[in-house]
Amino acid sequence: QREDLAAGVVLLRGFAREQTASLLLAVAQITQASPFRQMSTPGGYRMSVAMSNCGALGWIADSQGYRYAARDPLNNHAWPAMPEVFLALARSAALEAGFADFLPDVCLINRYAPGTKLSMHQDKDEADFSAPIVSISLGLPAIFLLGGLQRNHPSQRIGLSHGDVLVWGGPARLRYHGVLALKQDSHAELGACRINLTFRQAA
Ligand code: MD3
Ligand code: FE
Repeated sequence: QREDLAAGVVLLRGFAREQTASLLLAVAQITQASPFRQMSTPGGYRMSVAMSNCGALGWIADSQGYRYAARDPLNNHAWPAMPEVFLALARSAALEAGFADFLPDVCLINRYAPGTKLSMHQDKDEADFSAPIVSISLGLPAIFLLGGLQRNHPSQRIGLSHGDVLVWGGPARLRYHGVLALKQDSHAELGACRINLTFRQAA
C-alpha cells in the first residue's frame, strides 16, 4: 500500500477509502459556514481552483499576497474547526509515512471542476518546513505533477484517485508541484468534481 515515489514523498493508495463518506460530510458542513470561493492572486488572476479552509488558520490569496489568516475574509469569522476525522486521518497518514507527531493547524480544501488546473508552485508560506504536508484526494481522478526544487526541473506525473493519500516532507518539502486540468467525467459520489484536502502546519 505504501509507495515511495521519491525521497520524502510517500503515496498511500486508498488509505482514506473507508472514511470518504465522513470526510465529504464534514466538507459539506465546513463549506456551509465558509463557502468555496475562487481567490485572486496578487497579480490579479482569478484562480480556477475554488478553496475553503478549516482549522486555527486558513490559507488565503488576495491583492496583498499569499498568507495564512485566522479569519475567513468572506465573513470575518474564525474558520470552522478541524473535524476530528480530518485530524486523525492526517496524523495516521503522516505516521505511516514516517513522520511522528504531525500536528496540522490548517486544512486547505481545494475544489476542482473539469478544466480546473493548479499551476506549478512551491508551498512556502509556512513558518517551519520541517513539518510534512498530507494531501487526501476525493472524487474525480487527477494527474499530479511532482517537479524538482527548481521550476525548470522535469516533473513526474502521478495519478491520484478517490481515497489516495500523499505525504511529503524532509527533502521533498519544497519541491515544485501542480495539477493538470481535470478531465470531463463524473464520479459516483461527487459528480463532476475533485476535492483535495491539504493538511499543513503553518504556524
Ligand atoms: C509535493 N494542492 O493546495 S496536494 C496546494 O491536489 C496544492 O489540490 C494540490 O498543491 C491539490 O498547495 C496538490 C499535494 C501536494 C502538496 C504540496 C506538495 C504535493 C506536494 C509540496 C511538495 C511536493
Ligand atoms: Fe501546493
